[in-house]
Amino acid sequence: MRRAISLVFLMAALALMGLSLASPAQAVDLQLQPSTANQSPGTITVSITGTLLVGVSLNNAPAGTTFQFGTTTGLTPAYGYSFTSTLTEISFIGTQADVNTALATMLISTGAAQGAFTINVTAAPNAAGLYYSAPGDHFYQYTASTGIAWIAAKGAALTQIRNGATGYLVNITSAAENTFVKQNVNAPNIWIGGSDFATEGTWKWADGPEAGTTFWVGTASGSTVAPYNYASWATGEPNNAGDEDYAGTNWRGTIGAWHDVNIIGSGQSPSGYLVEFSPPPGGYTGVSATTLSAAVGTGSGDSAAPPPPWLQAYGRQQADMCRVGWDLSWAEWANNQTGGWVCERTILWDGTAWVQNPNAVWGSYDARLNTPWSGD
Ligand SMILES: [Ca+2]
Ligand SMILES: [Ca+2]
Repeated sequence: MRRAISLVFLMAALALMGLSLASPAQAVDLQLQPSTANQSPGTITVSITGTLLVGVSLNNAPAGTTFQFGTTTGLTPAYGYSFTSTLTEISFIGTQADVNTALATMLISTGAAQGAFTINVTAAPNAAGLYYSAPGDHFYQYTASTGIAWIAAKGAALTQIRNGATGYLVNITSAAENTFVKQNVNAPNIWIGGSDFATEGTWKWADGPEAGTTFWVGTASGSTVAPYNYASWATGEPNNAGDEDYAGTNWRGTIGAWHDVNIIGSGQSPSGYLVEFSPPPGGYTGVSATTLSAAVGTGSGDSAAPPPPWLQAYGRQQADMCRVGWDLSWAEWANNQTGGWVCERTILWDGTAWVQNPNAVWGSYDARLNTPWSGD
């Protein structure tokens, strides 16, 4: 989101100023202090109307980084989720107004661990049986269809279109995805996209991005295959008992466990099938998606450099210390008006002095106190 600006220039400037970069320099939208509770990510809003299915997630966040909402009025957590004060991801349903009210009260707490991550907020029109995995950015649609055969479910999945993406019978390629399906779709005997009908004992995903990819070779004593190296067979499965070439999950009462069965379920009535949607090349359509890059860190260190005169004119004092953050497009000075810090997101080192970035909108923000400073 942020422009990469004059990185080499600033690196050279920092070297001249006696600074070293403790962390990899990278542009971030949001700088968070470590071991600090309840920091605001700023205002994130969803832009579509109606009743929405929303996913909020911190992806690859440092340990101990969590979020909560100050208010969740009118929102219903999706099946398998609940609103707590230590979330790393959640999916919920609500109107645009209630969703945006909650997002305005979003607060992030950090632990001692530092590092970069992303904050994702995605909202799509809600529908019965629709699920959204925020970390994976995949939608899932459960369709009830008692007794449907695997091949019919496979064909029906390919006719479903959701948010501009064409569906396919779900391919479960990681423990995290299996856990998502297990926790979110609790109907029994659900068809998934695996089969070995082409070559006995060679299990492949049928359709979607993983179409034709082998994930398992052999019977119950067999093994997973790269690149996914993942399967979740029930104990003793697959066993090809009586020639079974199609995979289902939540089979025979064990949630999250897969069985190989015949095309009509080996005597267990299929209750339906799960369709997966992954982002099409141009991205989903009709979906509101925001991604912020963020970092927990104290920046690369303090320097003795005073704020430039034009910043002093805005209230910084000559004795204030400059801190250069992870994102070299900003620095921060102690804010002598609030006792916090002012992040100047729009300055550049021109080789001899700090100057305002002529290509950016001038502004400042007190990241620690979450209060705009009126001095600018
Ligand atoms: Ca088989
Ligand atoms: Ca079996």
